Amino acid sequence: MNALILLAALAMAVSSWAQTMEIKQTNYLVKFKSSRALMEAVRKTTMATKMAGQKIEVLDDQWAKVSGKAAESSALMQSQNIEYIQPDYALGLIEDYSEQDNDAKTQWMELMQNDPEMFARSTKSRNDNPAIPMATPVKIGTDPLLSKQWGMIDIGATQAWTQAKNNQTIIVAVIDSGVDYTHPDLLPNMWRNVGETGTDAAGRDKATNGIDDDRNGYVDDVVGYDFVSNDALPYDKATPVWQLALGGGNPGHGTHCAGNIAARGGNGIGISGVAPHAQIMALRFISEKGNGETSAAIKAIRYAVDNGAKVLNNSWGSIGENAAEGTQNRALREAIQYAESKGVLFVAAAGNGFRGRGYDNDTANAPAYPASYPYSNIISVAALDAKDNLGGFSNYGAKTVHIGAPGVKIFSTVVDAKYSDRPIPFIAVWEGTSMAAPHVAGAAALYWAHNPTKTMLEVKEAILSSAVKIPSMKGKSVSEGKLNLINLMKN
Ligand SMILES: [Ca+2]
Ligand SMILES: [Ca+2]
Ligand SMILES: [Ca+2]
Repeated sequence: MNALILLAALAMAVSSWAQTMEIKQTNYLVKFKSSRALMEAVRKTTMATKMAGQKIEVLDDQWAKVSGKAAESSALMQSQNIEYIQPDYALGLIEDYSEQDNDAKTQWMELMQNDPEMFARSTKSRNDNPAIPMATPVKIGTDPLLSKQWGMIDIGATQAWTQAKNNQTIIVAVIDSGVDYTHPDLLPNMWRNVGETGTDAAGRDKATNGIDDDRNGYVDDVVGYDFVSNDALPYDKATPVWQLALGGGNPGHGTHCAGNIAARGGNGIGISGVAPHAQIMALRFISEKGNGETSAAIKAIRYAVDNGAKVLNNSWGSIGENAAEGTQNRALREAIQYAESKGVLFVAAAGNGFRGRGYDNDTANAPAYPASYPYSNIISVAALDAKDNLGGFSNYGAKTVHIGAPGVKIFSTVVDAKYSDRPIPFIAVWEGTSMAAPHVAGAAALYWAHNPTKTMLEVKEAILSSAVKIPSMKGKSVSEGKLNLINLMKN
């Protein structure tokens, strides 16, 4: 195949953020006035409704998703007992790592043509859904690639680790595109659902017996859950590199985030996360195309809170809300408030601006969400480079952005058991507020494990008050500083 044919084929596959983020009008999120009203609607779902391809899915006590052809005119939407109706707004990755320049795209195709081996490697479809490996004993040794993690050194992590107890109790949910749970540097720290491990009464492995042994509503959920394909293998399905370069998608985003939160430290291989012994709960709601639905995000948030996560990492964005137009993703807001009510921290990427330029979340008509929601459990994180400059793409806000953390050219774990600071060779580096948030999520886990009696608000306050003040964050964030673990561990 020549480059031109490939490019033509790609032109159809390529879609911009705006196009992929279109609201699916066929799906609605409906809030009933009470859980009883919701149950009644489910019970009254008629054969005619089902025949019409419409269905109702319960999301929590009061919210349900109504989907299918002409769902808006469905009897399910006509109840007197409905409090609020909204679209199932699209959510997604906030970075687009694809090449934006057309000449460069052509050059890249030529490069690949001249190197058939590389072409073959990068067009092969990526792994999906490998079995979850057993947790094996972990070796002890220094992490040889730690020196490549400038951010880890910059925030004083190496010094802080000497003061922290090796405590595994804090679970951090990575609510993202999934996690490569087979990665040897992540596998030792994957959360293991105790209710789905061991053997059942019939002597079968609970992890694979097809039964919801712990009755949490999910079958065989050992390391988390996949809310895109609705199975218990939340693997980080990545888009092949050439498609990624030319059309965008998921480069293995969740795996990169997970590494900076809690790659296993001191195991003699690879890198270390900020919390070298925290547990990673993998919750996939973003597909290989780089986007997901509000309904899936809500299920992921509730799963995390209900199954023991204390910190949620949210390196993604929401669209569809505009205060001037009176539209609101109330379903998503209420899920975050649920986490707040349970004392769970919600660490969020502050957003990557518009067309590469960061903006002020305090004053923008469409500030980045969920980072800019007004809930006490949210820590909104801006991205810094190695010289303490605010990344040019990074959003900021004296009132709504809380702290800065490393987010430019960030090295971490990537899918297929690798490590990198580049999602696409020659073209893109891993950078964004998506990479900054995991440093703060890891810091929260490290501090909380060391101070288990602290409340969510105390952990947040400790992180903000221990930030080192830097000029680039002055007037641009609540703490006016960047994350510092040495100060934090003294708190
Ligand atoms: Ca279960
Ligand atoms: Ca089971
Ligand atoms: Ca390691």
